[in-house]
Amino acid sequence: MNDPINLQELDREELLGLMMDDLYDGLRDEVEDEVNECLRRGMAAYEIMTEGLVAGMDIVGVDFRDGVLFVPEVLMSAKAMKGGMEILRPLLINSGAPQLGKAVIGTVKGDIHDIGKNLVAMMWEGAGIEVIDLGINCDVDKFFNALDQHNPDILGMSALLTTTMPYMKVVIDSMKERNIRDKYMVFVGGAPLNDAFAEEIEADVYCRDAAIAVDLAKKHLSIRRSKA
Ligand code: B1M
Repeated sequence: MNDPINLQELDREELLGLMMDDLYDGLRDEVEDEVNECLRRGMAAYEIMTEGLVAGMDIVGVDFRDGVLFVPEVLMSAKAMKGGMEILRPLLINSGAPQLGKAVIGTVKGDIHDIGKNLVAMMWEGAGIEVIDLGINCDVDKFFNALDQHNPDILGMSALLTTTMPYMKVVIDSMKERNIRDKYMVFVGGAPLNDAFAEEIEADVYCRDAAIAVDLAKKHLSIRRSKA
């Protein structure tokens, strides 16, 4: 049997590397211990998120694509990732930033990927945006009910599948039909999207990652405030 690893003896790169390996292997408890050890060393939550958890999930994605990993294993990795994210969540959302606006966000119909959407939601909250998170598999009615109920500045949609990203256009076209398109800024994101797709479906903003989603939300909310 191998000796247990003493996390405190590892240097930064070894610790992040171990976190990526354990995320790959779906070892939630171990990933949580490594996140806590990073925090104990004073690393920033966003740094741990991107250089440990997201980097680990990128490797999972490659091996999933190549048929090395299958859904049950990827689910374990996703659970390990969520364990780490839950520890970082309070640090990402409690920044004390002044309230900038409100957003409704959800993963579109047919799609159950929520890790990236959750990360965007946390970071928006940390930037002072009140977030109503509708979860996964959101259809037009679910989005519209939330828009009516919460009257946000931003409607955010996430999609991770090439088969579900066209549903964003269904939502935007339905907004036009109901004459409510211009009431909201539509932000879209997810791995298969790009600027050209966002332009084609007439979304207002495409965000490549969560950090960009924060920068662009701040920018567009301040423009919206100054116009109002
Ligand atoms: Co899925 N899956 N998956 N999967 N999965 C992908 C997306 C895939 C690319 C894997 C691959 O083949 N390499 C592939 C899609 C291929 C395609 O469409 N071209 C794929 C597939 C095929 C599938 C299934 C169909 C597999 C099957 O059943 N045979 C199935 C579909 C289920 C469904 O949705 N109906 C499926 C299932 C799953 C799991 C359930 C096992 C699990 C999801 C668990 C969960 O989310 N709770 C899973 C996972 C984990 C992945 C990968 C490996 C990782 C996704 C992830 O969480 N990344 C993924 C591979 C990959 O993307 N490289 C893959 C980490 C996350 C932080 O990044 O989500 O990109 P991401 O979010 C980023 C940005 O995109 C952006 O900011 C985030 C943070 O920086 N962003 C936004 C995202 N949303 C945003 C919204 C915004 C702004 C920015 O504003 C509103």
